[in-house]
Amino acid sequence: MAAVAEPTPGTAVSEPIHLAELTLDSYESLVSPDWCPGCGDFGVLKALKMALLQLRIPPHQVLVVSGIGCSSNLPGFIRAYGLHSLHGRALPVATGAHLANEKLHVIAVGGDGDGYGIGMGHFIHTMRRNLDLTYIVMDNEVYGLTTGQASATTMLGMNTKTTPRGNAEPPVNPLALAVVSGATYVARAFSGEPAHMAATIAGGIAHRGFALIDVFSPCVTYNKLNTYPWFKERVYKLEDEARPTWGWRSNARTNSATASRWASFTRSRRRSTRRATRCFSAAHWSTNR
Ligand SMILES: Cc1ncc(C[n+]2csc(CCOP(=O)(O)OP(=O)(O)O)c2C)c(N)n1
Ligand code: SF4
Ligand SMILES: [Mg+2]
Repeated sequence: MAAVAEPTPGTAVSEPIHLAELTLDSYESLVSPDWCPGCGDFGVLKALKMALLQLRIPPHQVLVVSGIGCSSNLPGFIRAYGLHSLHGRALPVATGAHLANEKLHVIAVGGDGDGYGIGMGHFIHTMRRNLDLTYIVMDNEVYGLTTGQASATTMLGMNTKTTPRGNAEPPVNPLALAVVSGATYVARAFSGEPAHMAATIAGGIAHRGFALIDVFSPCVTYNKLNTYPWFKERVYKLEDEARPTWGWRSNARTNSATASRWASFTRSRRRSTRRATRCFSAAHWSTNR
């Protein structure tokens, strides 16, 4: 019997069609996103669909799990199995789903507040287990849904509703944290580059182990500092760097330092010593964070 995928939008996710008929429309939800026009999360949604198509993964083999936030509404906007859980709890729910059905591609999604604030404990513990999960964080450096409060990745000195005299706390560095916590695919992408992001997400889904893809996904309504032009001036692709991104080695400390500077980074799962064997694709933010 031929391999099967999913048919047109609106049909039940469990109703399969031939894989050869799989297109971007196969992942089209009946529900249109209600994000603000220009929100970076549109780019992430598109890139995720492109990645699934690239990998020829049909909707009925995908579960998208989220927490709470504007970004966490994403499972409703893609045709796949979905679960909108509690604030900060996407990863434990994703872990349970993965353990219950290892054949499912489990993709956790959410925001910086969800994953690096209230969900920080789950973030670290999930990474140290290095389960085969993909985690896409739409990092807009504020709490978007609750109207613009400072988050764990808000820049030092930034004025927000909760930091009217400037944020006094330095931001967490999710990439460095992921490297030292045991994630084996650590990458960064930018909503302004959906094709590049799609390839980065596809790499994470194909990777066997925990994959973090932190995406600079501008909140056009509540973050007037970290805008598309602001990022465009600062990001670059690792592939374009003069320094070779393949075949170099270092220890965890060096990897961590590199993650502070470089945005995308993959460690070989086979190396328990956490040696870096491969760095690839993604954008880099050159400011101090
Ligand atoms: C336990 C709990 N605390 C607080 C909230 C309120 N709340 C909902 S979303 C959110 C932050 C969302 O920020 P982020 O995860 O960055 O998502 P964004 O909206 O920026 O995409 C908060 C504090 C909640 N729903 N549940
Ligand atoms: S408030 Fe910000 S994060 Fe939320 S939908 Fe609007 S632009 Fe996107
Ligand atoms: Mg946010």
